Amino acid sequence: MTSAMRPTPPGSRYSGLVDKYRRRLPLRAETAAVTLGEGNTPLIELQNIPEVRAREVRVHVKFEGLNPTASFKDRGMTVAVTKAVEEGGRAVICASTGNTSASAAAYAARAEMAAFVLIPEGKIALGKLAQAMMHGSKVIQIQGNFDAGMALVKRIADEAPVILVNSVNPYRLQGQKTAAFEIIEQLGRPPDFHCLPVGNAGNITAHWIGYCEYSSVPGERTTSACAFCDGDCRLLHDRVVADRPKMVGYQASGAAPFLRGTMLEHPETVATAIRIGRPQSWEQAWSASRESAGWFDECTDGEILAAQKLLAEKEGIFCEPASAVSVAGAIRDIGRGKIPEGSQVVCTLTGHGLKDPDTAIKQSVPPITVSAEMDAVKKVILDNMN
Ligand code: AN7
Repeated sequence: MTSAMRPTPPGSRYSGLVDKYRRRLPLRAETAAVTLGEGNTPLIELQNIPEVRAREVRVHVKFEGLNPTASFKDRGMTVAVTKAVEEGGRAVICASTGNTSASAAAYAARAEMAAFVLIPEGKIALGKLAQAMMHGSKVIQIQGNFDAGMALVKRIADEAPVILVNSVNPYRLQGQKTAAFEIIEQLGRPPDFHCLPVGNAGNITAHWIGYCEYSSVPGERTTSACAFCDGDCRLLHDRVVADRPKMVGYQASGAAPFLRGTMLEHPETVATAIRIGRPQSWEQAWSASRESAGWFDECTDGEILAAQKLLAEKEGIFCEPASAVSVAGAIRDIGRGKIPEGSQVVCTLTGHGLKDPDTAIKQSVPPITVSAEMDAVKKVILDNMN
């Protein structure tokens, strides 16, 4: 065994979520993680957004855009690709609205495996396309949407020696559930409401798995160190076990099958990441919503972009449009009292704003061009001071 293949001993340095939560994951103890240091993302309290400040609520965002490939997908991908290696796989495949393909391409590169990614032609954000291409995956653009791609890759994975790494792969959800563990550790308790964007509905399903798991294993916990994970969170877990948040899923109005109560043939939204009409985790997400006494709601593209801009301008947090639907919806539900005062709210920001520079630039004030002279620059500054 070379040193590169040896599992990292837990403790000294954060080395990814597989090492930290291995005993909560369906992986063998001796399997080395295919890791890029994913997870351990910051939980940031919103402090400047007027609609939040006006109410007695605390809203934290879990900024998943700070994962290695800049989206939450890395949590599931580290586990799915580690498992693929454990099983002797040589290639992975996925359909994607962009982030899954970026993550699959990166983790496959890390594992020295081939990756094939199917994306809807012209409908993925530029940064995500650049990632899939740079990491050397075989990018296959289809003249159809994500749902068509999904149907294809499921059939291909049945017939060809390629491992499907969409979230129908159970190891993906196992990895993604760790975000719920982290939130409890960071907050010191589970939130009352967990708001997140819903596309394929894997993430809401995975978080619910995580919260349920956390609340169901009080027996093995101690108070001196964390008996739940191999990290150093040292939570007094017995205090938090009973509670689970209400799961609140927000969709874009043009791509909202959970609101319509049926699958959609032609989903459409500026938030291309969640331009999905046939969610793969349909039943599981309904269960999460029902069991947690949560709900689904929708936001228009206008509301989504406004929330993205608000987060960027007021809080210094740049997320991609699909991520902002969680904050757009939460602000509205806080305003109307559906999320009551006194609540602790967590919104997941699933991906980084740099993924989609086109949409960002389109909705921003263009740069001003002046001559390279003191007076010209000074004038702009004075004109814009207030
Ligand atoms: C930024 O990459 O489905 O409800 O193929 O990229 O778990 O699907 C992306 C989904 C939210 C929705 N936010 O999560 C893909 C893909 C961002 C996303 C979602 C996605 P799920």
